[in-house]
Amino acid sequence: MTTRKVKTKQANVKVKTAEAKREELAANSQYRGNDSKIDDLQKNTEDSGGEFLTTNQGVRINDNQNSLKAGDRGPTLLEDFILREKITHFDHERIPERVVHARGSAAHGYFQVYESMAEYTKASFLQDPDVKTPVFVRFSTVAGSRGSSDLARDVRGFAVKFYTQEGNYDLVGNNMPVFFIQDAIKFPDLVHAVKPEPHNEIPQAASAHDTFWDFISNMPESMHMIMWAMSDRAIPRSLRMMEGFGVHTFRFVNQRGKARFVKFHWKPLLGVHSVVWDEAQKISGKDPDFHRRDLWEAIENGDFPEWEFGVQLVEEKDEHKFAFDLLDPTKIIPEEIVPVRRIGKLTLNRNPDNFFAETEQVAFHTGHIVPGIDFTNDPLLQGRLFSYLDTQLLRLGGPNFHEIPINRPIAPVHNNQRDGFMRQTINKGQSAHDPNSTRGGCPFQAGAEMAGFTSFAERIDAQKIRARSASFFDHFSQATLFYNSQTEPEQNHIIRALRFELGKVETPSIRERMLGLLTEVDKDLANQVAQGLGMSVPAKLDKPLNMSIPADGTPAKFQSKRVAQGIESSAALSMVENPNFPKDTIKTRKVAFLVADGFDDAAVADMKQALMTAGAAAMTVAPRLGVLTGADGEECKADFSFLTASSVLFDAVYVPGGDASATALKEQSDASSFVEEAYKHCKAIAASGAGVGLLARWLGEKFSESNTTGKLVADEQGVVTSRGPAGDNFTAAFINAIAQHRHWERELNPTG
Ligand code: HDE
Repeated sequence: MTTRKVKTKQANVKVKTAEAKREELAANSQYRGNDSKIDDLQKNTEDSGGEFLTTNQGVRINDNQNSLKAGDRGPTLLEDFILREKITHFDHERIPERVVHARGSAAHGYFQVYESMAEYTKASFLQDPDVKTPVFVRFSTVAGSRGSSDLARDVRGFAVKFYTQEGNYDLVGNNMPVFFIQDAIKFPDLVHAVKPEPHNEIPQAASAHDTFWDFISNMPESMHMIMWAMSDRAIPRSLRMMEGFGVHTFRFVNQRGKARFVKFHWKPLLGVHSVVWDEAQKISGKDPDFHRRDLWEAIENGDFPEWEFGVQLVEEKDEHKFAFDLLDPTKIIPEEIVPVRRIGKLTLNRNPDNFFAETEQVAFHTGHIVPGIDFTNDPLLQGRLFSYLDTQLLRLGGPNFHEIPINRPIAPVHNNQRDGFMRQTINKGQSAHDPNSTRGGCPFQAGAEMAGFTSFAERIDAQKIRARSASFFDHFSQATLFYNSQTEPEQNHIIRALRFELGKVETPSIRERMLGLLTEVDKDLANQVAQGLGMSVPAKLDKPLNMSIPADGTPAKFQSKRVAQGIESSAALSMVENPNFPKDTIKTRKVAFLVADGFDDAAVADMKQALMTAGAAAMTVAPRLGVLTGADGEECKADFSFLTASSVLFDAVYVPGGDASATALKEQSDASSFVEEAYKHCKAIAASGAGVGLLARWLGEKFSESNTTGKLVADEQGVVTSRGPAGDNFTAAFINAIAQHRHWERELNPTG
């Protein structure tokens, strides 16, 4: 028997400060910022360009067309290892989709802090403005399956994995700042309710059905979130144009161990914009990958999406000074009460190479935190801390999912965890235990000053009970605040959304219960919804339902209590009124030019130039594909035909002049419905020369007279016309109309 050398000497490790460690890491080329994760992924990328086809064992394949048979018509032979390997791999290609957030799209990028946040947190990626921390960001819908439509009315996931120098930090947020439930124990119920109904698996990616509203109508705590989910926030124009929120209150902890509460925000630099529900439903048919394509194309075109990272900071001593509980995930801290401080920027600049390897296999976990960030006792967050690790074990097949390239930290990993399915790391050495003397005590625990993670030492003095704090019982005040903060068109959209959703509910008592709850939010809202349903609002709220009452609890103790929020409305909650949402850019907006042979060459060229200079994309839509010739002989390629394009896929539409073009389009019902639909969806519309006559014909009464009789260039509720040559005033007016996003004043029958 051979004997092994046993090392018994304790290694002599110099104690490094966190600062020194960071400097060392920064000096190491592996950590030079944005590229470090890309370099890391390179180790696992494969490119078949110029290579021979091989088996998984590297044996070159001579015939990939025919299996091995006994004679050319004979049975296939079991011996065919090439066939068996190929088919077997194919048979095993699928993994379970995420139980929620299955439909998603992701991109790589980087994060940079504007100035050191050392006063508030020791998190390494929030110290140095020169450091670019690589990130991978996945956006998602919640309810639908992997192949469902992007435009479902739903919450959007906004999950960010920061590959920091001190380990991975995952901020697994949503595009809405609150949630449906207050306690994790209700999550399976919520998800079972919103998913397709279990007996017939209908409907896909939609909350408009009985089980969802049955659950909601029994859960008054969901009412604030319902206001968000029924608002246009649930149907974003683009993943690049939505806010993100950490939802829970977290903690920042600085080097001295001082903690503060923190809420996280992502503010998109393109502003916050949505589509309308009719449009969303049509996009779901015309291009169910609308958001995925939009994100992909923006990045491919170099229009890198950007968000500023915002924090709302609250001193520990102020924990109880609010009208709501900071631990309650159904509440926001209104930005007017605690302003959002923008502390850094996220840029997405690279599409994944492989959807499955990266977007599908990325594993987010709320428990992936780094020194300087810590949890609070929010009971929803506490449950998530269990769920995310648990779900990855099943979805990705075992405990080594952190070794999958997209999940692998750029910070080194050393521990005594071993083995398991698909283990990649070849751990050297005799022993895998701690404490040990056999490896000189390695790997060592790291002191706090060496960036070792220490939990915030929160003082707890409590009984072990199943209960909900009475400070969580105000279920309606912030729902009302949200509703009150919306402009009239935004309120109308909420009313219409509720009419749609409850209109799809078949059980009358569910609708009735919902009307009861809506009355608590706003009487007029409830009445308007009831009117659309052909019902009347119940005289009084059904008994307070499921106020988280244990079986032997006393209902009287569990009444919803309204607490004045300190403000009546918050502009930050409205997409239209928020002063911080930019409305002066048309970057990346898509404008359709409706043209046929004989179009006005100069007008098309000028408008294209003006739009492109402003960062928008101009695309021609014509009766047929191929090359079109303008009145002056300019040639232009039709980007789409009326069959391959649709108004709902564009932000605005322009009908240039050119007599022959106008004549050709005049009788095209596809062209008129294109414009009518753009009008209905309140988008900017422009026409010049003979195009003005077309608009007048197509829009009929809706077409304002001043567009034909007023000034040369007229802008009537976002319908911009120029009867003369299309000059600078005209292009500028159109650009401004597009930048407003929508012209809600035009909505015909807003609550109909
Ligand atoms: Fe999640 N959630 N969640 N969630 N969640 C998942 O994890 C869960 C909640 C969020 O792009 C799952 O890997 C519980 C709030 C996003 O991969 C699962 C509770 C917020 C994503 C899970 C919540 C989120 C998930 C499914 C209540 C916003 C997609 C697959 C206690 C702050 C991440 C997976 C991605 C995904 C559990 C509530 C955001 C099952 C138990 C609140 C963005 O673990």
